[in-house]
Amino acid sequence: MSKIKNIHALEILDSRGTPTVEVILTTDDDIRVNAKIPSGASTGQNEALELRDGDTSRYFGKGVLKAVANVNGPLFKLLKGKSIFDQQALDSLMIKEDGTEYKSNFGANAILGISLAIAKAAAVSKKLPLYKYLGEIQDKKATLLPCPMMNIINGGLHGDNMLDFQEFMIRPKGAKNFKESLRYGAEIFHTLKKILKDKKLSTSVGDEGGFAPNLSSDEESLALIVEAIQKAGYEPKKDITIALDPAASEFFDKEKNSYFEMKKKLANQDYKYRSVEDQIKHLENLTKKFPIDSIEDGLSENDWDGWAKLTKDLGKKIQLVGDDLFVTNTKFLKKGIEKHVANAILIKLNQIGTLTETIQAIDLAHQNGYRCVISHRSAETEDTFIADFAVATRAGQIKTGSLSRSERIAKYNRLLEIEEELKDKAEFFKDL
Ligand code: 2PG
Ligand code: MG
Repeated sequence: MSKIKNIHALEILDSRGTPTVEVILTTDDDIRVNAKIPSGASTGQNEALELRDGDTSRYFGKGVLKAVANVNGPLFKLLKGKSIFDQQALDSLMIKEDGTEYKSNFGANAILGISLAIAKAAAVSKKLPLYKYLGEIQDKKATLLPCPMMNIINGGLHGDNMLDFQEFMIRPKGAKNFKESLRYGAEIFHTLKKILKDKKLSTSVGDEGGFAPNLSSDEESLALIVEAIQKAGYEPKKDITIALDPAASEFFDKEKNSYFEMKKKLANQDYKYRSVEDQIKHLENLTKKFPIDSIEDGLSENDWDGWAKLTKDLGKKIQLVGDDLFVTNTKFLKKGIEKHVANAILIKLNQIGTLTETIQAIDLAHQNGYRCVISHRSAETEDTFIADFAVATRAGQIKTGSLSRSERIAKYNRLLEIEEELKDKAEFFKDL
């Protein structure tokens, strides 16, 4: 029972209107599930390959028909008739058949679609909600609701403005449960909208649903967020802290070993460089001036020495999250653990390309005292897998965008459902 009967992929669109892969999996006992794959903009250079067609006559070369054909052809042939309860074995089989380090043969978008569909089908077959099934296969109690990091101002490659930092997020660490944390976030988001309007600044939103006002500096953005927190009736630091994702790989010049003013450069304006030392000082100064207690990719994926210094200087005081740096890959996380770099890892399933490898990265992180933040991508779909996954892994934190755009809200709404279902068994992450 519950053997794979059919796997069928098709090309669909993500939230940026760019093609992505959907996988529909059916079993011999008539279970039918689907999985839809997200896509990044500020991708790490060591991420597993997202296979795109490169045929410029369609979607500017961004079609995914090759990945779709890989699912429908060789990968289906490989898995037909196999039990959906052998997640690890089936993931390993796909990895082996692909035969490359970065899944460049079949594409991580093809492989991950199948990997997630297998897990969803197994949960349905066992008549368990997805988070419970995902908890079971890891021997974990799937009861810990994550604290959301809500990205209310978008810059960098996600926003058409002059902000170099990509994400300005709020973390309602003072909330007593997930439901309340979301309410804090939404109230601050709406308050911020009013402040922007009053200042005649744009309230249109960026890729992840946060505002993308044309502010001239990252500090100005932080000051507005603090104002919004207070005006909404909350106390910065006590109720709400700020988390940043500068996505600094995007504005690091490897040759010059320096950081630069990216948006000014892109706008053909005069721009300045900042040394590694100065970039670290800049981040430290921001943490002194504003209630920031988490920084992701504050430095580039190519600046391991800088990262070691940053961790030495700030790692005891705040959370330092490696995203581009670790790419959800145990190989890079191991290097980070050895070099005492960062103290947390961002977890994105499509950076590595299978459920099993993602769980391995989380386990390695937890065994070494690193925190985990489960994350969306800047281009998403309505698939809510990561909401269940965040609860099942006991990660304690999730970042899945702002308080607008349904592809973001879908994940928050799913977490509300899970919290409701767990009733008094639901826990909420405290120690931030
Ligand atoms: C990030 C992500 C998600 P992208 O840098 O953390 O917010 O962005 O998906 O574009 O890599
Ligand atoms: Mg990031």
